[in-house]
Amino acid sequence: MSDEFDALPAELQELYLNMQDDLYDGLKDEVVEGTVRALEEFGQTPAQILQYGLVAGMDIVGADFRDGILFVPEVLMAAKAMKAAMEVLRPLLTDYKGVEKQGTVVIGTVKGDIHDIGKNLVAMMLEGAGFEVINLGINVDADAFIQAIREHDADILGMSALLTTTMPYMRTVINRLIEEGLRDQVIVLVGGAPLTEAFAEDIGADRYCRDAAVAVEAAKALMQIKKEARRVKSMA
Ligand code: B1M
Repeated sequence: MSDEFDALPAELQELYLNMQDDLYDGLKDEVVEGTVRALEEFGQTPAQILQYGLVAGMDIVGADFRDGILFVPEVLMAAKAMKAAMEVLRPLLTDYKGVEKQGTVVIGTVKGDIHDIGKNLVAMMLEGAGFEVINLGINVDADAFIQAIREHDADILGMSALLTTTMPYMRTVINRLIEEGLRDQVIVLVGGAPLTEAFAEDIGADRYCRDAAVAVEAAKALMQIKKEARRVKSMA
């Protein structure tokens, strides 16, 4: 792994490597136990646990899935284990006490796509940063996105896609926003493993978010610009 990982105490490295193995084997209880130990015994932050334990483990699962070593049922078990561990981290990630409310985000995984681990992580971290998050779940079509944006007067739309076959649907949603006269009102953030900066630009999104931390940074920065534009407009 990385130099940062190598610098961790040997016992903690061992814990993380065991967590990765347990995730690979879909051992939910063990992954949860490892997460709790990393928090309580080693004082690790959720970001460290995600980076060195959970996401690192899921990367190995993804590589073996791609190479035909693992199949859907095993990957599903790993996903369940990861989701259970994320529930342990949820209260820490979503705790926004003392943080000023930043704005409202509608987020979902686009139509045809059922991957939701990364999107849920983004949703939790946005909540923790002070955003109100309306999480529409998976397989979300343009109508549902539009309806939720109107209902909640959303400032930001976040879309996730993990498949090369579903990422083009993001363009469909953005085109619908334009047709409905909503495009200028919402900041559009997109993310998911197959996406690129160039793709995001091509479909007319405001920002490509490589990971959850980048999504939070982008949401905060673009919200500041939006608030400033509103302020200037109200003064004119
Ligand atoms: Co799927 N799957 N899968 N899968 N799966 C991938 C995506 C794949 C890359 C695996 C591979 O071949 N290596 C491959 C896609 C190939 C491609 O299109 N290029 C693939 C495939 C092919 C499939 C099926 C078609 C398999 C089949 O049925 N034959 C099928 C599709 C089902 C469907 O959606 N219609 C399928 C099914 C599944 C499971 C159900 C078994 C399971 C999903 C369970 C679940 O999510 N509840 C699953 C999983 C787990 C994966 C891998 C292994 C892991 C994904 C994951 O959770 N990563 C994945 C391999 C991989 O990505 N390396 C794979 C961890 C997560 C934290 O990262 O989601 O990237 P990620 O999110 C990051 C960033 O991308 C970003 O921030 C997140 C956090 O840092 N981000 C956003 C994500 N969304 C964002 C939204 C934002 C901002 C940032 O909005 C503002």
